[in-house]
Amino acid sequence: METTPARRYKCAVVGNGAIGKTCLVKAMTGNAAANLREYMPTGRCEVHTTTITIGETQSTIEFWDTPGLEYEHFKGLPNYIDVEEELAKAYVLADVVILCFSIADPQSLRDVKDKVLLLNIDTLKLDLQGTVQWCSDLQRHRPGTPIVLVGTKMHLRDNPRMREELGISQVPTNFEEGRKMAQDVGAVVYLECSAKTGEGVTDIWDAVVRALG
Ligand SMILES: Nc1nc2c(ncn2[C@@H]2O[C@H](COP(=O)(O)OP(=O)(O)OP(=O)(O)O)[C@@H](O)[C@H]2O)c(=O)[nH]1
Ligand SMILES: [Mg+2]
Repeated sequence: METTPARRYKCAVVGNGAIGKTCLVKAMTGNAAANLREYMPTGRCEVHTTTITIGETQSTIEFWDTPGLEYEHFKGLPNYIDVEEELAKAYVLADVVILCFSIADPQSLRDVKDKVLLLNIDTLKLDLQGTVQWCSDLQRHRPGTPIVLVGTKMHLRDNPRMREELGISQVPTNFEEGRKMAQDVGAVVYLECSAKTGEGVTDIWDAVVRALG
């Protein structure tokens, strides 16, 4: 019987800061205990590698966990990180993108469109030294990278303390708003999860496998 050779896939995980990207990646790669730690913003892209079964073939998948915080105001300081450049590294040659927002942070849903804009500008290319160059033709090479839109921290939706923190002018994102955003940005699916309880994490795996298959 003919067997398909194993492949190496790349999955970029992007979205605003502090919305739970790193916790989700850790939950997906079997390191859920790490979710109990204090918040530590991700600096540069972190790559977590694990195996994935597509059909009958076991392949490798790299999750590119990106920084979400805007470091604009640190420009010029030694630890300055150009977030757009880090995102560009993650996007380049991504086979699938997990685009996250937090259900408990309505602004992070609004910002989803900016991240998609950056993905779709598709003007990113790494030169031989690995630094990012902006060029105009990546879209032609990698059109339509599938996006899985994920609302994180779903268990906080009905949490009274969180609702208090949001104040009266804001409410947590509901399922329909997430689904509508998925439609607006051309995502293949909208899913919700909680890295804390583990709810929904398997469905994200399944969606990633379907997007790659
Ligand atoms: N209650 C709750 N907290 C969560 C959940 N997922 C993540 N957190 C918390 O949210 C904070 C931010 O989580 P991270 O995964 O580090 O967020 P991030 O999006 O990777 O942030 P950056 O690296 O700065 O972009 C941490 O304190 C986590 O413990 C969740 O499902 N529920
Ligand atoms: Mg992080």
